[in-house]
Amino acid sequence: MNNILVTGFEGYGGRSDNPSAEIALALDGQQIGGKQVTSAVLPVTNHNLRNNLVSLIETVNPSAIFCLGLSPGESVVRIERLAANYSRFEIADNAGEQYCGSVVSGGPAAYEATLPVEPMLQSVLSSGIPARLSESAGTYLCNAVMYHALDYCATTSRACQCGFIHLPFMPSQVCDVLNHGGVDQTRLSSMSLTDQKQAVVAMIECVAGGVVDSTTVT
Ligand code: PCA
Repeated sequence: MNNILVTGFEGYGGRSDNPSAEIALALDGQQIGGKQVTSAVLPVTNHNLRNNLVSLIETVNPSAIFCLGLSPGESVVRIERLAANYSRFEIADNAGEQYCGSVVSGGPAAYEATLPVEPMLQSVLSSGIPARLSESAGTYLCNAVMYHALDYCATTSRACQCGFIHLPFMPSQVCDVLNHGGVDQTRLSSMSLTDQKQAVVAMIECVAGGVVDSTTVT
C-alpha cells in the first residue's frame, strides 16, 4: 500500500480556522517519501465521527494515518502516544453536542499509537522544529478520532499505523485573540504554519521511508 491518509479538523469553539485543516489541505495529493497523500477535513462533531473516518480509510486504503488537530495554547508540535476510551467535552461540538461517556462502548481503556512516535519526534526535532511526546490527547474530538482510528484498525486487523498530532495556534489566531479580547488571554503560544507543515512532512517522511516499524521501538 502506497497511500497515506492525513486528516485535519475544521474550526471549532468560535474559531473559523484550524491549522490542522490548512495542513491537511496543503498536503492533499502530494507525494511524500514515495507515498501518495490523501487528506480530508473532518467536521468537529461527535455524531458520525467514526463513520466519516471509516469511509475515508476504506476509500484511501492507507498504510498510515496521521490525524491532526489544534491544541489551543500548546507551544510545540505534540505527538500523542495514547488514546483513551473516554470523552468529556468541555465545550459543545459544532453540532451543539456536549458528550460525556465512552468513545467506544465496551472498547479497551486505551490504545497506544501504532505510528513510531519516538522516531517521528526525532525527525521533527532534527528538522529544527520544537516537538514533544504527550501521554494525553485530551477528552474531546481529537482523542476520540485517534481512538476510533486505532480501534477500527485493531478490530478489523487492518495493517495500518495510526496516530495523532496536536498542533499549536497559527500566529494569526493569536492575533485574533489579542484583537478581540474577552477570550482566554493566557493561551497565546503559536507556531508558523510553515513550520507546522514542515513538522508534519518530516513525520510522514519518517514513516514512509520505513525508517522503523513501531513494533521495533521500545
Ligand atoms: N482540536 C480539538 C478538536 C478539534 C481540534 O482541532 C481537540 O483537541 O480535541
